[in-house]
Amino acid sequence: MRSRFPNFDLYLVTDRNETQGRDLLWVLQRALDGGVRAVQLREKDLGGRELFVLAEKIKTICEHYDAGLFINDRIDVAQGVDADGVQLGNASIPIEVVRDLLGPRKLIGASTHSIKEAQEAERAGADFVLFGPVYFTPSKAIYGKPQGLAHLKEVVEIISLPVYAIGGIKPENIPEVKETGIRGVALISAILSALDPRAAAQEMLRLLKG
Ligand code: TZP
Repeated sequence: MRSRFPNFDLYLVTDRNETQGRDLLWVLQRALDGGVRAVQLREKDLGGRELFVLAEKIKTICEHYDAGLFINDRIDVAQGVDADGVQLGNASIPIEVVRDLLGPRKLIGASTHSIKEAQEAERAGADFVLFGPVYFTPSKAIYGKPQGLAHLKEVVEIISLPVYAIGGIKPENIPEVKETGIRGVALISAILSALDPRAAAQEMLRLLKG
């Protein structure tokens, strides 16, 4: 039986190129002020040292807000800063191996882009999955073909893990995304690029609860 459950509806993923030129830590603090309680550090172009230094700073900020911190892909960095978990993709070290490395208390999120990948992540012992991209966003073509709401709903129905929708999530599409039965949403630009990241987070949480 799984004993680890994510306790958040809104999962904020970082990309320091999406902050409209503002300092990432400043934007994150505003988002946490607005109620965000889970952050995934995802700065794929940073080397180990730089990522670790940034992760330490974000860990301190997250602790202040009692928010969870997840590190994308880098298990070593997650261990180094004692993060709450990791977010793995299909090019990451296998989930089973990461579970052995991190032990039973850390959360493992799997980023999935098809129903098959979501099922595999469940079998391998992930604690939750991100599924997407749900919507098409021109700047996000690198994340692959949009999966759409029908596929999202299928994943929610087929696997028993909590599912988070990702990719093009904006306030206006929360109602239809919620109808699929998702546990929550993961997003970058709707908060990091917002003029007022605090207000954007508050609005997103209000819509998710409503
Ligand atoms: N994985 C699938 S889509 C995506 C990732 C990391 C990007 C999500 O960014 P945004 O700005 O919330 O659409």
